Order: sequence, then structure tokens, then C-alpha cells
Amino acid sequence: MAPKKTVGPKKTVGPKKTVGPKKTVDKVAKTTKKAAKEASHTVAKTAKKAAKKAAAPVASPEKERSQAPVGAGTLGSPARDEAVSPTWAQEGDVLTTATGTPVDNTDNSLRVSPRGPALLQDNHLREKIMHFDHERIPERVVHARGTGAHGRFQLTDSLADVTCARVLGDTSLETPVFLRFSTVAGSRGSADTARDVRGFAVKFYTDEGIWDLVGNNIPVFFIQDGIKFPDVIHAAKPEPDREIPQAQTAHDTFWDFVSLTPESTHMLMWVMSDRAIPRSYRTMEGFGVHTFRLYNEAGETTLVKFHWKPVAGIHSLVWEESQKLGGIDPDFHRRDLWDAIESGAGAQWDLGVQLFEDNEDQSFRGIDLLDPTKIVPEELVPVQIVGRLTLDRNPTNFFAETEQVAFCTSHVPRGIDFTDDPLLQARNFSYLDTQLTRLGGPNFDQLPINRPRSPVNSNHRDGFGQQAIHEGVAPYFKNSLGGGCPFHAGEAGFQHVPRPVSGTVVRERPQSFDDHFTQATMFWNSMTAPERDHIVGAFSFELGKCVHPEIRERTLANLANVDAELCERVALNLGMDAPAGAPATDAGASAALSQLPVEPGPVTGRTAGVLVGPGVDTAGVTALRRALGAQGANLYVIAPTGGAVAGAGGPLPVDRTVLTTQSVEYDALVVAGGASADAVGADPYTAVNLGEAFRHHKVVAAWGEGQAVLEACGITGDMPGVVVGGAADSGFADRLVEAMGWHRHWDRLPVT
Ligand code: HDE
Repeated sequence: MAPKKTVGPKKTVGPKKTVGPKKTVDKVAKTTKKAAKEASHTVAKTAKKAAKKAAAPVASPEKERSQAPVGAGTLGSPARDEAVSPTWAQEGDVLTTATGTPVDNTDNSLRVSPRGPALLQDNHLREKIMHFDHERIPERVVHARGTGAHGRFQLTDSLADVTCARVLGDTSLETPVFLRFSTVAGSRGSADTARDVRGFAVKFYTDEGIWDLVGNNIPVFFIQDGIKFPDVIHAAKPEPDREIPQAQTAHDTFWDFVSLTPESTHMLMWVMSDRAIPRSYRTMEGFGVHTFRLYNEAGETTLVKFHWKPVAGIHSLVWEESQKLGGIDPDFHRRDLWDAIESGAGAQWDLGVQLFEDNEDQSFRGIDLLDPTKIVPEELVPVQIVGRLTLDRNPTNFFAETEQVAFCTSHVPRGIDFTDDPLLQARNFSYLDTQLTRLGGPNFDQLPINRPRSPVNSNHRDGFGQQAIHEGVAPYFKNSLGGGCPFHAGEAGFQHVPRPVSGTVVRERPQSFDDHFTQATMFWNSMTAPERDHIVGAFSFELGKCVHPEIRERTLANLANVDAELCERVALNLGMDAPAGAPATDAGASAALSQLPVEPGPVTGRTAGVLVGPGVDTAGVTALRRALGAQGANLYVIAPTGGAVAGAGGPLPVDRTVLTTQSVEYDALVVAGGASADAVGADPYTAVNLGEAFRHHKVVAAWGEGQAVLEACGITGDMPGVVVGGAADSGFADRLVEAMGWHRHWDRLPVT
């Protein structure tokens, strides 16, 4: 057979029957081409679409999501997108082998007669199975469970006086970013809502090289020296004999370790607080944790702590919700971020800095800035906002982007340097090292998601997965055969700040790291009553799961040094005696540590569910959806069955049924007006859902006939966070939005 005939979509080798109707193949091919063409216009189109959407009537969110262009974004120039998503692996219209040979049939292996044995010579079968067998790479040792998104960082206030890093100095620059959120302890498939620290890792593709700011949603850490990291992680991970529990610290080994490691006490206060069960990744703060060092063109240095402030406010789940969501929707946070970006709500944070004089002690008013178990209260050094990060594009492929992204704390551009924080020093080794195993060799920086957007010209060569075809014969410095290239950048290059270092070689902590309790006390002092209740509940739950009494005793002894009331309340729940301690009396408080809002915040990306049935006030639902949509919030129609309900004003499409959803998935639950109220009230799920939403301090609302349904559940309009009205008019919608803006209504008792 002539080679020309064997290649190409239209001619087939072997029996024509197995290829399928030619027309279908051509049709698929055409559609693919069309999709590719359309993709190049998506950026412009998405912007236009967003503008149109603002004016258009608000459609059902479920419908909108299914129509949303997957992977379409608004970010960056085509060149940048090209770097992240090269399409060379998806060219042409026909299925090929990995080496580009068109495949005639991928549904049947090569056999001796239709019912006979398979043949070893079937290269396509062997290659297909071989590749499948190796699809997985090792999950991250920690932070395995995560999700990511693309976005951009816009500097608003120049820090050029303290740093020569252009990303922090030049307000005309917009820097592309990729952000990965994660939990720490769970495996890749664990639930999003487990009680845990959240990773907040930002990759800035600056024009001076990659900057990885690999932080958490909690500003302190469990340990002061990186050498203890394997210990804290071994203790927190599932116990090695039975490999349980998954994604939880509520077990003996964790509390065994932390009760013997008092430096973890401050972090434990944060992890037992609502910070460790965020409502959404979009409603978390982020922190660089360590103190970093900035330097300017003159070589002057300043110490800095980085903060991310969520524009959507800081909000959390309640413990019962987080547990239920682990079963009902283990992807709750992943879905929330994805949906928010697809719907155009996106996610935003302000970047803030706390700047400190780089004095000899590297300390501020007695707080050792090298100790990662300490914060500097914002009341003492205000957080100065310098820019805004916006996430507006979902990944195209989870593996290629979110899984293969490799953050290294050692990636910093010129103008940013490290301090001697012993945790940071160890991290600078660990992150580079771990990628070798996880991503299979030293060329992980060449993966599309990790590739810098600035020019790369290193003398590194070869290695597993090398993707460049380097030219020339002189990958060494100095050379003459390559024209001397690449040259030293000299003063324009990255420089470690020259600092005198002297001392005796020791394995010792500085005395200034010794106080493990005062800031834990300050955290407790700064909490409001419901926040304290939650902390007591969390300690009681976690310790209640520990089998060994001495672990509980040791923990109570540490808590006694934080606060007597805290210790006594936890001891009471455990049925134990509270030991006496010596908490600091001058620890003070920092209002910035409480996450309770002082005024209603934005509701962008928030969700409300409306309970409807046949005879519902369709116009009311539509008006409410429009009013919430105008604020960036989504209204989901929940009915007894799928499809559409026959409403008073025409059919109303159903988003979810009472069998597929529960109140924990919404920020507010509303009972619609209209003749449907009787049926809604008679459904046993209604009382369960409304009762739960109420108990979780969420907004509960009803209009018209729906009010009677609330009342039958013992919920009346005079209760905090309960919104009622005769009709779903603008006044009702405004009150609903305001109530949702408070997030939770803690003045409703009893507290969970
Ligand atoms: Fe990490 N950490 N870590 N860590 N960490 C990793 O790196 C490590 C620490 C943090 O989304 C690993 O690429 C050591 C503090 C985040 O990909 C590993 C020490 C903070 C992520 C590692 C720490 C973090 C990681 C696992 C003590 C907050 C996820 C896979 C010295 C400031 C990044 C990987 C992502 C991931 C080591 C302590 C945050 C093993 C040795 C403190 C957000 O290298």
C-alpha cells in the first residue's frame, strides 16, 4: 500500500466498518476546528459576554454554568496563554499513537479471530495501557489536596523606595499569577472542608523571573525550626498502622506531638478557631508567615511580612456544616472557586505589607521577627495595602496546571531576599528537593505551568524530561566558543544582601523564641463570644477523639497557660479536672484577629436556595434572582422533583431537588411565596433544612405564603437574620442581601 494512502483522516486501513460512518468523523473534525477557531476569540468574547450579562435577565445558575465556556479566560496576552497551554499535543483531527501514527481502531485489541487470544504485536494496545499505567505522579507529601486558578496581580502603591523588585515597584505592570489553595494533612482525594490550615501559594510570573510566595491562611506555624517538620507531619498524618483518620488532626499522634511541643500552642489556637474551616477559599486571609527582607537599588534593606486580605471578607463555616459537607460535597471549596470564576464573580485579595526596620536584632518591640510562631499585631504595625490580586480564569487541565505546578520558596526576584528564620531556611531546601521526586527530575521548571514568562538562559542541560533543544557547544561559563554568552547580569542580577555573620556553631534555639503562650493568650483575648465557643468546641472534639488520657492532660496543662476559662471549659467537656497555669496577664488583644464583620460585606459569589413547588410565585423568584444576581450572588431553585415546576406566572426551571441538595450548601435559604407554600411546608425535608440553616446561624427568609412555612418551623420574622416580606420586591431583596452580608447571625441562640 502506498504510504500516502495510509495516512490522513479520509483513507482507512483495515475494514471500513470499524471506523464508523465517515460523515460522523468529518463532522467531529469540523466541530473541533470550529472550537479551535472560536477559542482564539474567547478573550474578547468573554469580556463582551460579561458586559451583556450584566444587562440581560438573570438565568438559572445551573444552566449558566453548563453553558459557560470551559477554560475560557480573560487573562493575559495570547503569548502568555500559549506558554501555559501549548496545544501541540492535540493537533490534527484523527486519533494517533504517541508517535503520531494514525490509529484505525481503538475499541478492539488485535486478536487471533474475534474470540481468540490477544497479540503482543498490537503496539497500540501496549502503548495505550502502558501510558495509562503511569498516569499518576506521587501526590504532594503535604498539601496534596488542592485547587488552583489563574489570575493577575496589579500593584497600586509602589514600594520602589524599599525594593528594586519591579513587581512591587512598578504600578504600570500587571503580573500574571497562578494560585493554588490546599489543605495540609489529607490525601489528594480527601474532603475540602476538613479542619486544617489552608495553603495559599501564589506564583507570580514577573518579568524578572518567578516569585513564589508560598503561604498559608494562618499567619503562624506549629514549629520554629524546619528540622521538626517531618515530626509534626508524621504526627498529623493518618496513624501509620491503620492509616486512619484521613485529613484530621483529631487523633492521638497529633495531640501527643503538639502537647509535647509547646511552641505549637499559638498555632493550635488558630487551627481550633473558625479560620481552619473557611466558608470558601475566596473568604480566607493569606499570610507569607515568615519575615522576608527587601532591598532597594541603594542596597538599603527593610524587613517585611506579607498579607492577603480577601475582598469578600473573612468568613467560615460552622463545624457541623463542615462535617456534613465532607460527605454531601467533598469538593465544596473546589466547586465554589470554579463556579465563582465561571460566573464572572471571580475572587480578589488585596496584598498588604507590614514593614519593619532591619535592625540588628531583627525584632520589633520584643517580638523576634525570625520566630514563625509570632505575629506583629496590626494595631502596632498597620498592614499597608499595595496591590490587588484577581483570580479570573480556571485551569484548562487540572493535572497539567494544578497538579504539576511546583512552588519553591527559594524562587524570589531581585529585590526580595530571605531572613534567617530557621523554618524558612529549611523550606528553601525542601521545596526544590521535593519536586525531583514529584515531577520526576530537575526539569520541572520547564513544565508549561512553571515556565517563567521572562527570558531563560541557564547553562543547565539534559536530564529527565528535557523539553528544550539547546543550541551551541558551550553551556559553561566562561566560554569563548559561544561568544561568551550568557553573560553575568552584574548589578542587574539577583543579589543576596551582603550581611556579616559570625557565631559559634550550635544546635540551639535563641532565648527570644522561648515565650510560647503570650500570643496564644492574645489570640484568645481577641475573640468574640461565639468565636470562643467554637474554639472550646474544637478543642473538646479533637481531644475527645484521643484515646490516651495523658495526652489530654498534657494539652490541658498547656491550655492552662493560655487562659483559665478556656482550660476549664475544655476540661469540663472532657470530664476532667482543669489544672492551674500561669497565663500572661499583659498579653493584650488585637481586634484584627477576630473575623466577625463589623458591617455587612459584599455577597459576591454567595448562594441562596429558594424552596418552591407547583403554584410558586414565578415572578417573585425571577425578581429575587435578578436582585441577587445584580450583587453577584446566585439563587438556586430547589423543588421536590427536577425539570420545571408549574408556577403561577409560567414554568420555572428547577436547579436542584430536595433529594440532591441540603441547606449546608447555601448561605441563605428562602421559602417562596405562592400556592406552592402548602406543599413545601408538608415536605419533611423542609423542616430539616430550615431548622439546620437556622441552627447554623444563616439567613432564613420567606415572602408571601412562604412565611407560614417558617412559622410552622418556629422561625419568626422578629428573630435575628430572619427576613420576611409580603412580596419578593426590592425592599425584601435589599434586606436579604444585607442579612447575607453579615454572613452569620450569632445573636441567635443557642450557639453551635
Ligand atoms: Fe510547606 N511544603 N513546608 N509550608 N507548603 C510543601 O512542597 C515544608 C510550611 C506550604 O500548593 C511541599 O511542593 C517544610 C510553612 C504550602 O503546591 C514540601 C516546612 C508554610 C504548600 C513542603 C514547611 C507552608 C506546601 C510539599 C518546614 C506556610 C503547598 C509539596 C520547614 C508559610 C504548595 C511541595 C502547593 C508544600 C515542605 C512549612 C506552606 C514537602 C520542610 C511554614 C502552601 O516541600
